[in-house]
Amino acid sequence: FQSMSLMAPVLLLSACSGTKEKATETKPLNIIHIMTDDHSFQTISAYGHALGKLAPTPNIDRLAARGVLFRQAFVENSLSTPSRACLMTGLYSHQNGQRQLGKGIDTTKVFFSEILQQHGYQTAVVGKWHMQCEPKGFDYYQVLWDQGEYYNPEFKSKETNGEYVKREGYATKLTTDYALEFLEKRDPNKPFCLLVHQKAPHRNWMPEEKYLHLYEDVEFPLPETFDDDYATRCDAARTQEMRIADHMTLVYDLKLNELKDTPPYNKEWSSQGLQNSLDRMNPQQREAWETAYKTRHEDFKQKQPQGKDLAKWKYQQYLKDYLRCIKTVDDEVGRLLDYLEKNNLMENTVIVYTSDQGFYMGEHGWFDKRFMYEESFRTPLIISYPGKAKGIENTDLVQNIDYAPTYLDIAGIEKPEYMVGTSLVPLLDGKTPADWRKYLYYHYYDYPAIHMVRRHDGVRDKQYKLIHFYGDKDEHREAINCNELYDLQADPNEQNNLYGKAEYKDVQDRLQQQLDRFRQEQQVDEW
Ligand code: SGN
Ligand code: CA
Repeated sequence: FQSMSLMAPVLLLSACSGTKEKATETKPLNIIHIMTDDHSFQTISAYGHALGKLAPTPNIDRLAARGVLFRQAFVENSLSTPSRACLMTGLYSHQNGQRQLGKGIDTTKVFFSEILQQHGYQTAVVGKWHMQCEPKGFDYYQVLWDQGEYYNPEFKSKETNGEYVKREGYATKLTTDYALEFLEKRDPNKPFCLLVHQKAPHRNWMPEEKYLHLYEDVEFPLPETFDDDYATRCDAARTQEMRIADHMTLVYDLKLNELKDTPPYNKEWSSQGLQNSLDRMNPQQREAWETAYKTRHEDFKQKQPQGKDLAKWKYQQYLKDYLRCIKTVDDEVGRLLDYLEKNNLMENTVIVYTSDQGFYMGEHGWFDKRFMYEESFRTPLIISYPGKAKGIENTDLVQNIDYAPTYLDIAGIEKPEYMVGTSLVPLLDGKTPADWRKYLYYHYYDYPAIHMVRRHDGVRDKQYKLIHFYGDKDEHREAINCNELYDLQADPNEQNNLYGKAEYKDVQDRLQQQLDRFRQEQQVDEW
Protein backbone atom coordinates (compact mmCIF):
# COMPACT_ATOMS: atom_id res chain seq x y z
CA PHE A 1 0.00 0.00 0.00
CA GLN A 2 2.67 2.43 1.15
CA SER A 3 4.85 1.86 -1.88
CA MET A 4 2.07 2.53 -4.40
CA SER A 5 1.75 6.19 -3.63
CA LEU A 6 5.22 7.47 -4.23
CA MET A 7 5.46 5.63 -7.48
CA ALA A 8 2.44 7.21 -9.13
CA PRO A 9 3.22 6.65 -12.78
CA VAL A 10 3.26 10.22 -13.97
CA LEU A 11 5.39 10.76 -17.02
CA LEU A 12 7.27 14.00 -16.85
CA LEU A 13 6.88 14.22 -20.59
CA SER A 14 3.68 15.67 -21.98
CA ALA A 15 1.46 12.77 -23.01
CA CYS A 16 -0.02 14.61 -25.98
CA SER A 17 3.09 16.29 -27.32
CA GLY A 18 3.67 13.69 -29.98
CA THR A 19 7.40 13.73 -29.25
CA LYS A 20 9.25 10.51 -28.53
CA GLU A 21 8.43 9.22 -25.08
CA LYS A 22 11.93 8.94 -23.76
CA ALA A 23 11.27 10.03 -20.20
CA THR A 24 10.96 7.17 -17.80
CA GLU A 25 11.46 9.17 -14.62
CA THR A 26 8.33 9.22 -12.47
CA LYS A 27 7.44 11.62 -9.73
CA PRO A 28 4.16 12.03 -7.84
CA LEU A 29 2.22 15.16 -8.74
CA ASN A 30 1.68 18.00 -6.29
CA ILE A 31 -1.87 19.16 -5.60
CA ILE A 32 -3.13 22.71 -5.00
CA HIS A 33 -6.81 23.06 -4.14
CA ILE A 34 -7.88 26.71 -4.26
CA MET A 35 -11.33 27.15 -2.75
CA THR A 36 -13.01 30.49 -2.28
CA ASP A 37 -16.07 31.10 -0.15
CA ASP A 38 -19.35 31.85 -1.98
CA HIS A 39 -17.78 32.52 -5.38
CA SER A 40 -20.47 32.29 -8.07
CA PHE A 41 -19.61 30.83 -11.49
CA GLN A 42 -21.51 33.82 -12.93
CA THR A 43 -18.61 36.06 -11.88
CA ILE A 44 -15.73 34.13 -13.45
CA SER A 45 -15.11 35.43 -16.94
CA ALA A 46 -14.08 32.00 -18.26
CA TYR A 47 -17.70 30.92 -17.68
CA GLY A 48 -18.85 33.53 -20.18
CA HIS A 49 -21.67 35.26 -18.29
CA ALA A 50 -22.46 38.96 -18.59
CA LEU A 51 -21.00 39.83 -15.17
CA GLY A 52 -17.70 38.17 -15.98
CA LYS A 53 -17.40 40.37 -19.05
CA LEU A 54 -17.81 43.54 -16.99
CA ALA A 55 -15.54 42.34 -14.20
CA PRO A 56 -13.02 39.94 -15.74
CA THR A 57 -10.94 37.39 -13.83
CA PRO A 58 -7.85 37.03 -16.06
CA ASN A 59 -5.89 34.84 -13.67
CA ILE A 60 -8.63 32.30 -13.00
CA ASP A 61 -9.13 32.30 -16.78
CA ARG A 62 -5.42 31.58 -17.17
CA LEU A 63 -5.99 28.41 -15.20
CA ALA A 64 -9.02 27.53 -17.35
CA ALA A 65 -6.85 27.91 -20.48
CA ARG A 66 -4.47 25.32 -18.99
CA GLY A 67 -7.12 22.85 -17.94
CA VAL A 68 -10.72 21.65 -17.90
CA LEU A 69 -13.64 23.92 -17.00
CA PHE A 70 -16.57 22.01 -15.52
CA ARG A 71 -20.01 23.41 -16.37
CA GLN A 72 -21.94 20.87 -14.32
CA ALA A 73 -20.06 20.86 -11.01
CA PHE A 74 -22.23 20.76 -7.88
CA VAL A 75 -22.13 20.59 -4.11
CA GLU A 76 -24.15 18.20 -1.96
CA ASN A 77 -25.30 20.71 0.67
CA SER A 78 -24.87 24.35 -0.28
CA LEU A 79 -23.25 25.73 2.87
CA SER A 80 -19.70 26.25 4.10
CA THR A 81 -18.88 23.67 6.77
CA PRO A 82 -20.92 20.91 5.11
CA SER A 83 -19.04 21.51 1.85
CA ARG A 84 -15.71 21.47 3.66
CA ALA A 85 -16.66 18.18 5.32
CA CYS A 86 -17.61 16.70 1.91
CA LEU A 87 -14.21 17.83 0.61
CA MET A 88 -12.21 16.30 3.45
CA THR A 89 -14.10 12.97 3.70
CA GLY A 90 -15.54 12.22 0.25
CA LEU A 91 -18.83 11.50 2.06
CA TYR A 92 -22.32 13.04 2.04
CA SER A 93 -23.33 15.27 4.98
CA HIS A 94 -25.37 12.63 6.81
CA GLN A 95 -22.33 10.33 6.64
CA ASN A 96 -19.67 12.83 7.76
CA GLY A 97 -21.93 14.40 10.40
CA GLN A 98 -21.65 18.01 9.18
CA ARG A 99 -25.25 18.67 8.12
CA GLN A 100 -25.54 22.23 9.41
CA LEU A 101 -23.28 25.21 9.82
CA GLY A 102 -22.00 24.84 13.42
CA LYS A 103 -21.06 21.64 15.24
CA GLY A 104 -21.33 18.29 13.56
CA ILE A 105 -18.16 17.04 11.94
CA ASP A 106 -17.54 13.41 12.87
CA THR A 107 -13.84 13.47 13.65
CA THR A 108 -13.63 9.69 13.65
CA LYS A 109 -13.96 9.92 9.86
CA VAL A 110 -10.62 9.90 8.05
CA PHE A 111 -9.70 13.09 6.14
CA PHE A 112 -7.96 12.63 2.79
CA SER A 113 -5.15 14.87 4.10
CA GLU A 114 -4.35 12.18 6.69
CA ILE A 115 -4.13 9.51 4.01
CA LEU A 116 -1.87 11.67 1.81
CA GLN A 117 0.33 12.41 4.78
CA GLN A 118 0.70 8.70 5.54
CA HIS A 119 1.81 8.23 1.94
CA GLY A 120 4.63 10.73 2.07
CA TYR A 121 2.89 13.95 1.04
CA GLN A 122 3.53 17.23 2.84
CA THR A 123 0.15 18.73 3.54
CA ALA A 124 -1.03 22.26 4.33
CA VAL A 125 -4.21 24.28 4.70
CA VAL A 126 -4.34 28.08 4.78
CA GLY A 127 -7.28 30.45 5.21
CA LYS A 128 -10.83 29.47 6.13
CA TRP A 129 -11.13 26.10 7.83
CA HIS A 130 -14.41 26.79 9.64
CA MET A 131 -15.14 23.30 10.93
CA GLN A 132 -15.27 22.93 14.70
CA CYS A 133 -12.32 20.54 14.86
CA GLU A 134 -8.58 21.00 14.57
CA PRO A 135 -7.20 20.73 11.03
CA LYS A 136 -6.51 16.99 10.83
CA GLY A 137 -3.71 15.54 8.71
CA PHE A 138 -1.74 18.75 8.06
CA ASP A 139 1.97 19.42 8.49
CA TYR A 140 1.39 23.15 8.18
CA TYR A 141 -1.69 25.26 8.77
CA GLN A 142 -2.54 28.93 9.15
CA VAL A 143 -6.28 29.12 9.58
CA LEU A 144 -8.71 31.91 10.28
CA TRP A 145 -10.88 32.14 13.34
CA ASP A 146 -14.40 30.94 12.38
CA GLN A 147 -15.52 32.87 9.26
CA GLY A 148 -12.50 35.14 9.59
CA GLU A 149 -12.22 38.91 9.22
CA TYR A 150 -11.33 40.74 6.02
CA TYR A 151 -9.09 43.32 7.69
CA ASN A 152 -6.30 42.39 10.11
CA PRO A 153 -7.73 38.92 10.78
CA GLU A 154 -6.72 36.36 13.41
CA PHE A 155 -4.95 33.18 12.30
CA LYS A 156 -3.75 30.19 14.27
CA SER A 157 -0.94 27.80 13.41
CA LYS A 158 1.31 25.15 14.92
CA GLU A 159 3.79 27.90 15.81
CA THR A 160 1.18 29.80 17.83
CA ASN A 161 0.26 26.56 19.63
CA GLY A 162 -3.27 26.81 18.39
CA GLU A 163 -3.75 30.38 19.72
CA TYR A 164 -5.30 32.92 17.36
CA VAL A 165 -3.00 35.85 16.60
CA LYS A 166 -4.07 39.07 14.86
CA ARG A 167 -2.17 39.76 11.61
CA GLU A 168 -1.92 43.12 9.90
CA GLY A 169 -3.25 43.09 6.36
CA TYR A 170 -6.06 41.92 4.10
CA ALA A 171 -7.27 38.32 4.48
CA THR A 172 -7.01 37.31 0.81
CA LYS A 173 -3.42 38.46 0.58
CA LEU A 174 -2.36 37.11 3.97
CA THR A 175 -3.80 33.72 3.03
CA THR A 176 -1.70 33.72 -0.15
CA ASP A 177 1.35 34.84 1.85
CA TYR A 178 0.94 31.78 4.05
CA ALA A 179 0.50 29.51 1.03
CA LEU A 180 3.79 30.84 -0.35
CA GLU A 181 5.46 30.50 3.03
CA PHE A 182 4.53 26.82 3.08
CA LEU A 183 5.83 26.35 -0.47
CA GLU A 184 9.10 28.09 0.40
CA LYS A 185 9.71 26.09 3.57
CA ARG A 186 8.64 22.66 2.33
CA ASP A 187 11.00 19.79 1.60
CA PRO A 188 11.39 19.98 -2.19
CA ASN A 189 12.09 16.26 -2.39
CA LYS A 190 8.60 15.33 -1.29
CA PRO A 191 5.28 15.91 -3.07
CA PHE A 192 2.83 18.33 -1.47
CA CYS A 193 -0.88 18.96 -1.18
CA LEU A 194 -1.84 22.55 -0.36
CA LEU A 195 -5.38 23.76 0.32
CA VAL A 196 -5.74 27.52 -0.22
CA HIS A 197 -9.12 28.43 1.27
CA GLN A 198 -9.96 32.07 0.74
CA LYS A 199 -12.49 33.71 3.01
CA ALA A 200 -13.49 36.08 0.19
CA PRO A 201 -16.01 36.85 -1.23
CA HIS A 202 -18.14 35.89 1.80
CA ARG A 203 -20.68 38.34 3.24
CA ASN A 204 -20.29 41.25 4.04
CA TRP A 205 -18.06 41.65 0.98
CA MET A 206 -15.40 44.06 2.29
CA PRO A 207 -13.02 45.03 -0.55
CA GLU A 208 -9.30 45.57 -0.30
CA GLU A 209 -8.24 49.23 0.08
CA LYS A 210 -6.88 49.56 -3.42
CA TYR A 211 -10.13 48.38 -5.00
CA LEU A 212 -12.54 50.45 -2.93
CA HIS A 213 -13.33 52.58 -5.99
CA LEU A 214 -13.24 49.87 -8.65
CA TYR A 215 -16.40 49.58 -10.82
CA GLU A 216 -17.70 52.83 -9.34
CA ASP A 217 -19.22 53.88 -12.67
CA VAL A 218 -20.21 50.45 -13.90
CA GLU A 219 -23.91 49.59 -14.18
CA PHE A 220 -24.41 45.86 -13.77
CA PRO A 221 -27.27 44.18 -15.68
CA LEU A 222 -30.14 42.85 -13.56
CA PRO A 223 -30.67 39.10 -13.85
CA GLU A 224 -33.84 38.05 -15.73
CA THR A 225 -35.38 36.65 -12.56
CA PHE A 226 -34.68 39.61 -10.28
CA ASP A 227 -38.44 40.21 -9.85
CA ASP A 228 -39.36 36.51 -9.55
CA ASP A 229 -42.77 36.07 -7.90
CA TYR A 230 -42.18 32.34 -7.22
CA ALA A 231 -45.68 31.73 -8.61
CA THR A 232 -45.46 27.99 -9.32
CA ARG A 233 -43.19 27.09 -6.40
CA CYS A 234 -43.50 25.52 -3.00
CA ASP A 235 -43.71 27.94 -0.07
CA ALA A 236 -39.97 27.58 0.61
CA ALA A 237 -39.11 30.01 -2.20
CA ARG A 238 -41.55 32.57 -0.77
CA THR A 239 -40.69 32.26 2.92
CA GLN A 240 -36.88 32.47 2.69
CA GLU A 241 -35.11 35.51 4.14
CA MET A 242 -32.47 36.21 1.54
CA ARG A 243 -34.07 38.77 -0.71
CA ILE A 244 -31.94 41.73 -1.69
CA ALA A 245 -35.03 43.94 -1.41
CA ASP A 246 -36.03 42.81 2.08
CA HIS A 247 -33.06 41.22 3.84
CA MET A 248 -29.92 42.85 2.53
CA THR A 249 -29.06 45.54 5.05
CA LEU A 250 -28.01 49.10 4.36
CA VAL A 251 -25.58 49.32 7.26
CA TYR A 252 -23.82 45.96 7.57
CA ASP A 253 -24.10 44.70 4.00
CA LEU A 254 -23.92 47.96 2.08
CA LYS A 255 -21.69 49.88 4.48
CA LEU A 256 -23.83 52.95 5.19
CA ASN A 257 -22.41 53.12 8.69
CA GLU A 258 -23.76 56.67 9.16
CA LEU A 259 -27.23 55.08 9.50
CA LYS A 260 -26.38 52.62 12.24
CA ASP A 261 -28.04 54.55 15.06
CA THR A 262 -30.94 55.83 12.99
CA PRO A 263 -34.30 54.02 13.13
CA PRO A 264 -35.30 51.83 11.39
CA TYR A 265 -31.75 50.92 10.31
CA ASN A 266 -30.57 50.41 13.90
CA LYS A 267 -32.91 47.39 13.99
CA GLU A 268 -31.33 45.78 10.94
CA TRP A 269 -29.42 42.49 11.15
CA SER A 270 -25.93 43.08 12.53
CA SER A 271 -26.12 46.88 12.57
CA GLN A 272 -23.12 46.77 14.96
CA GLY A 273 -21.27 44.25 12.81
CA LEU A 274 -19.77 46.76 10.42
CA GLN A 275 -18.62 49.02 13.25
CA ASN A 276 -16.76 46.08 14.79
CA SER A 277 -14.94 45.46 11.50
CA LEU A 278 -14.07 49.15 11.13
CA ASP A 279 -12.71 49.29 14.67
CA ARG A 280 -10.15 46.66 13.68
CA MET A 281 -8.67 48.80 10.93
CA ASN A 282 -5.50 50.83 11.15
CA PRO A 283 -5.84 54.60 10.51
CA GLN A 284 -4.76 54.33 6.89
CA GLN A 285 -7.20 51.53 6.08
CA ARG A 286 -9.94 53.37 7.91
CA GLU A 287 -9.40 56.60 6.02
CA ALA A 288 -9.46 54.90 2.62
CA TRP A 289 -12.65 53.13 3.67
CA GLU A 290 -14.46 56.22 4.97
CA THR A 291 -13.62 58.18 1.82
CA ALA A 292 -14.95 55.46 -0.46
CA TYR A 293 -18.25 54.87 1.32
CA LYS A 294 -18.92 58.56 1.84
CA THR A 295 -19.61 58.73 -1.88
CA ARG A 296 -22.12 55.89 -1.57
CA HIS A 297 -23.84 57.53 1.36
CA GLU A 298 -24.16 60.80 -0.54
CA ASP A 299 -25.63 58.99 -3.51
CA PHE A 300 -28.15 57.34 -1.20
CA LYS A 301 -29.12 60.64 0.45
CA GLN A 302 -29.51 62.32 -2.89
CA LYS A 303 -31.58 59.57 -4.55
CA GLN A 304 -33.58 58.44 -1.47
CA PRO A 305 -34.51 55.28 -3.38
CA GLN A 306 -37.74 53.50 -2.36
CA GLY A 307 -39.47 50.22 -3.27
CA LYS A 308 -38.22 48.71 -6.53
CA ASP A 309 -35.68 51.49 -6.98
CA LEU A 310 -34.21 50.71 -3.60
CA ALA A 311 -33.92 47.02 -4.48
CA LYS A 312 -32.10 47.93 -7.70
CA TRP A 313 -29.87 50.43 -5.91
CA LYS A 314 -28.93 47.79 -3.36
CA TYR A 315 -28.22 45.27 -6.12
CA GLN A 316 -25.74 47.65 -7.77
CA GLN A 317 -23.88 48.34 -4.53
CA TYR A 318 -23.83 44.64 -3.61
CA LEU A 319 -22.36 43.72 -6.99
CA LYS A 320 -19.67 46.37 -6.75
CA ASP A 321 -18.43 45.18 -3.36
CA TYR A 322 -18.68 41.50 -4.24
CA LEU A 323 -16.77 41.95 -7.50
CA ARG A 324 -14.13 44.10 -5.82
CA CYS A 325 -13.46 41.21 -3.43
CA ILE A 326 -13.20 38.91 -6.46
CA LYS A 327 -10.68 41.23 -8.05
CA THR A 328 -8.26 40.64 -5.17
CA VAL A 329 -8.98 36.90 -5.23
CA ASP A 330 -8.06 36.88 -8.91
CA ASP A 331 -4.87 38.91 -8.33
CA GLU A 332 -3.84 36.46 -5.63
CA VAL A 333 -4.51 33.44 -7.86
CA GLY A 334 -2.18 35.21 -10.29
CA ARG A 335 0.47 35.68 -7.61
CA LEU A 336 0.34 31.98 -6.75
CA LEU A 337 0.54 30.94 -10.43
CA ASP A 338 3.49 33.29 -10.97
CA TYR A 339 5.31 31.69 -8.06
CA LEU A 340 4.67 28.20 -9.43
CA GLU A 341 5.89 29.27 -12.87
CA LYS A 342 9.03 30.88 -11.50
CA ASN A 343 9.83 27.81 -9.44
CA ASN A 344 9.18 25.27 -12.21
CA LEU A 345 6.24 23.79 -10.38
CA MET A 346 3.62 24.18 -13.12
CA GLU A 347 4.55 20.96 -14.88
CA ASN A 348 4.19 18.74 -11.85
CA THR A 349 1.32 20.33 -9.98
CA VAL A 350 -2.42 19.77 -10.37
CA ILE A 351 -4.23 23.05 -9.68
CA VAL A 352 -7.92 23.16 -8.85
CA TYR A 353 -10.08 26.26 -8.52
CA THR A 354 -13.48 25.96 -6.89
CA SER A 355 -15.78 27.48 -4.26
CA ASP A 356 -17.51 25.96 -1.23
CA GLN A 357 -20.79 26.57 -3.11
CA GLY A 358 -22.35 28.92 -5.63
CA PHE A 359 -24.12 32.18 -4.82
CA TYR A 360 -27.08 34.25 -6.00
CA MET A 361 -26.13 37.43 -7.80
CA GLY A 362 -29.69 38.73 -7.65
CA GLU A 363 -31.26 35.74 -9.45
CA HIS A 364 -34.76 35.21 -8.01
CA GLY A 365 -34.17 38.50 -6.17
CA TRP A 366 -31.66 36.79 -3.85
CA PHE A 367 -28.22 36.83 -2.32
CA ASP A 368 -26.84 33.85 -0.26
CA LYS A 369 -27.14 30.18 -1.28
CA ARG A 370 -28.63 27.00 0.37
CA PHE A 371 -31.28 26.14 -2.25
CA MET A 372 -30.96 23.33 -4.76
CA TYR A 373 -31.65 25.80 -7.56
CA GLU A 374 -28.78 26.08 -10.01
CA GLU A 375 -26.93 29.23 -8.87
CA SER A 376 -26.21 27.82 -5.40
CA PHE A 377 -26.26 24.07 -6.15
CA ARG A 378 -23.61 24.58 -8.82
CA THR A 379 -20.09 25.69 -8.02
CA PRO A 380 -17.24 26.82 -10.26
CA LEU A 381 -14.67 24.11 -10.96
CA ILE A 382 -11.53 24.30 -13.04
CA ILE A 383 -8.83 21.60 -13.00
CA SER A 384 -5.44 22.09 -14.58
CA TYR A 385 -3.60 18.76 -14.76
CA PRO A 386 -0.18 18.56 -16.43
CA GLY A 387 -0.29 16.34 -19.49
CA LYS A 388 -4.12 16.19 -19.64
CA ALA A 389 -6.56 18.20 -21.76
CA LYS A 390 -6.11 21.98 -21.93
CA GLY A 391 -8.70 24.68 -22.53
CA ILE A 392 -11.68 22.33 -22.80
CA GLU A 393 -15.08 22.25 -21.12
CA ASN A 394 -16.75 19.29 -19.47
CA THR A 395 -20.49 18.80 -18.84
CA ASP A 396 -20.47 15.59 -16.82
CA LEU A 397 -22.20 15.60 -13.45
CA VAL A 398 -19.52 16.03 -10.78
CA GLN A 399 -19.83 16.89 -7.09
CA ASN A 400 -17.74 18.01 -4.13
CA ILE A 401 -17.67 14.47 -2.68
CA ASP A 402 -15.39 13.70 -5.66
CA TYR A 403 -12.42 15.81 -4.52
CA ALA A 404 -11.05 13.42 -1.88
CA PRO A 405 -11.09 10.41 -4.26
CA THR A 406 -9.56 12.60 -7.00
CA TYR A 407 -6.67 13.71 -4.83
CA LEU A 408 -5.98 10.17 -3.65
CA ASP A 409 -6.08 9.01 -7.27
CA ILE A 410 -3.57 11.71 -8.27
CA ALA A 411 -1.26 10.38 -5.57
CA GLY A 412 -1.74 6.82 -6.83
CA ILE A 413 -3.61 5.73 -3.71
CA GLU A 414 -6.61 3.46 -3.99
CA LYS A 415 -9.85 5.00 -2.76
CA PRO A 416 -11.03 3.57 0.58
CA GLU A 417 -14.13 1.41 0.13
CA TYR A 418 -16.40 3.69 2.20
CA MET A 419 -15.83 6.88 0.19
CA VAL A 420 -18.88 7.61 -1.98
CA GLY A 421 -17.27 10.16 -4.32
CA THR A 422 -15.54 9.19 -7.56
CA SER A 423 -12.18 10.32 -8.93
CA LEU A 424 -12.46 12.99 -11.62
CA VAL A 425 -9.13 12.05 -13.18
CA PRO A 426 -10.72 9.84 -15.90
CA LEU A 427 -12.68 12.90 -17.14
CA LEU A 428 -9.58 15.02 -17.66
CA ASP A 429 -8.68 13.49 -21.02
CA GLY A 430 -11.87 14.93 -22.47
CA LYS A 431 -13.74 11.61 -22.62
CA THR A 432 -16.60 10.44 -20.44
CA PRO A 433 -16.35 6.87 -19.11
CA ALA A 434 -19.46 4.88 -20.10
CA ASP A 435 -20.38 4.19 -16.48
CA TRP A 436 -20.13 7.82 -15.29
CA ARG A 437 -22.94 8.83 -12.90
CA LYS A 438 -26.27 9.89 -14.39
CA TYR A 439 -27.77 11.39 -11.22
CA LEU A 440 -26.70 13.61 -8.33
CA TYR A 441 -28.12 13.69 -4.82
CA TYR A 442 -28.55 16.94 -2.84
CA HIS A 443 -29.61 17.52 0.78
CA TYR A 444 -29.89 20.78 2.73
CA TYR A 445 -30.63 20.62 6.49
CA ASP A 446 -29.89 23.98 8.14
CA TYR A 447 -33.36 25.12 9.24
CA PRO A 448 -34.38 27.04 11.31
CA ALA A 449 -31.36 29.27 10.77
CA ILE A 450 -30.40 32.60 9.26
CA HIS A 451 -32.08 33.06 5.82
CA MET A 452 -34.79 30.54 6.76
CA VAL A 453 -34.43 28.14 3.86
CA ARG A 454 -36.52 25.01 4.46
CA ARG A 455 -34.94 21.57 4.50
CA HIS A 456 -34.96 19.75 1.20
CA ASP A 457 -33.38 16.94 -0.71
CA GLY A 458 -33.52 16.06 -4.37
CA VAL A 459 -31.96 14.58 -7.49
CA ARG A 460 -30.77 16.07 -10.75
CA ASP A 461 -29.83 14.48 -14.02
CA LYS A 462 -28.49 16.35 -17.03
CA GLN A 463 -31.92 17.72 -17.92
CA TYR A 464 -34.32 17.45 -14.99
CA LYS A 465 -34.38 18.23 -11.31
CA LEU A 466 -36.73 16.98 -8.59
CA ILE A 467 -36.75 18.79 -5.22
CA HIS A 468 -38.60 17.69 -2.09
CA PHE A 469 -39.11 20.29 0.67
CA TYR A 470 -40.00 18.91 4.08
CA GLY A 471 -40.45 19.98 7.70
CA ASP A 472 -42.98 20.18 10.52
CA LYS A 473 -44.82 23.28 11.64
CA ASP A 474 -42.83 25.33 14.16
CA GLU A 475 -42.92 28.78 15.73
CA HIS A 476 -41.66 30.34 12.49
CA ARG A 477 -43.26 28.51 9.59
CA GLU A 478 -46.12 26.20 8.55
CA ALA A 479 -45.39 22.53 7.89
CA ILE A 480 -44.07 21.82 4.42
CA ASN A 481 -44.19 18.67 2.30
CA CYS A 482 -43.97 19.83 -1.25
CA ASN A 483 -42.24 18.94 -4.51
CA GLU A 484 -40.87 20.76 -7.52
CA LEU A 485 -39.83 19.41 -10.91
CA TYR A 486 -37.93 21.42 -13.51
CA ASP A 487 -36.93 20.87 -17.10
CA LEU A 488 -33.59 22.67 -17.09
CA GLN A 489 -33.34 22.72 -20.86
CA ALA A 490 -36.70 24.35 -21.50
CA ASP A 491 -36.63 26.42 -18.32
CA PRO A 492 -33.04 27.13 -17.19
CA ASN A 493 -34.25 29.78 -14.72
CA GLU A 494 -36.40 27.19 -12.91
CA GLN A 495 -39.58 29.21 -12.80
CA ASN A 496 -42.00 26.64 -14.17
CA ASN A 497 -42.68 23.88 -11.65
CA LEU A 498 -43.86 20.81 -13.57
CA TYR A 499 -44.54 18.57 -10.60
CA GLY A 500 -47.84 16.73 -10.94
CA LYS A 501 -48.30 17.59 -14.63
CA ALA A 502 -49.57 14.58 -16.59
CA GLU A 503 -47.13 15.12 -19.51
CA TYR A 504 -44.21 14.79 -17.12
CA LYS A 505 -45.41 11.73 -15.23
CA ASP A 506 -42.70 9.47 -16.67
CA VAL A 507 -39.90 11.91 -15.90
CA GLN A 508 -41.29 12.52 -12.43
CA ASP A 509 -41.56 8.79 -11.67
CA ARG A 510 -38.06 8.16 -12.95
CA LEU A 511 -36.53 10.93 -10.81
CA GLN A 512 -38.57 9.86 -7.78
CA GLN A 513 -37.22 6.33 -8.17
CA GLN A 514 -33.70 7.68 -8.27
CA LEU A 515 -34.32 9.83 -5.22
CA ASP A 516 -35.66 6.79 -3.33
CA ARG A 517 -32.64 4.80 -4.48
CA PHE A 518 -30.21 7.38 -3.10
CA ARG A 519 -32.07 7.58 0.20
CA GLN A 520 -31.96 3.83 0.56
CA GLU A 521 -28.47 3.06 -0.72
CA GLN A 522 -26.83 5.94 1.11
CA GLN A 523 -28.92 5.31 4.24
CA VAL A 524 -30.27 8.83 4.48
CA ASP A 525 -32.27 8.98 7.70
CA GLU A 526 -34.52 12.03 7.23
CA TRP A 527 -36.47 13.63 4.42
C1 SGN B 1 -23.06 34.04 8.11
C2 SGN B 1 -23.71 35.07 7.19
C3 SGN B 1 -24.86 34.43 6.44
C4 SGN B 1 -24.38 33.18 5.72
C5 SGN B 1 -23.75 32.23 6.72
C6 SGN B 1 -23.21 30.97 6.13
N1 SGN B 1 -24.19 36.20 7.94
O1 SGN B 1 -23.95 33.67 9.11
O2 SGN B 1 -25.37 35.37 5.51
O3 SGN B 1 -25.42 32.53 5.07
O4 SGN B 1 -22.67 32.91 7.37
O5 SGN B 1 -22.22 31.22 5.17
S1 SGN B 1 -23.11 37.28 8.47
O6 SGN B 1 -23.86 38.43 8.89
O7 SGN B 1 -22.38 36.71 9.56
O8 SGN B 1 -22.22 37.63 7.38
S2 SGN B 1 -21.17 30.11 4.88
O9 SGN B 1 -20.54 30.43 3.60
O10 SGN B 1 -20.20 30.11 5.96
O11 SGN B 1 -21.91 28.87 4.79
CA1 CA C 1 -19.60 29.61 1.71
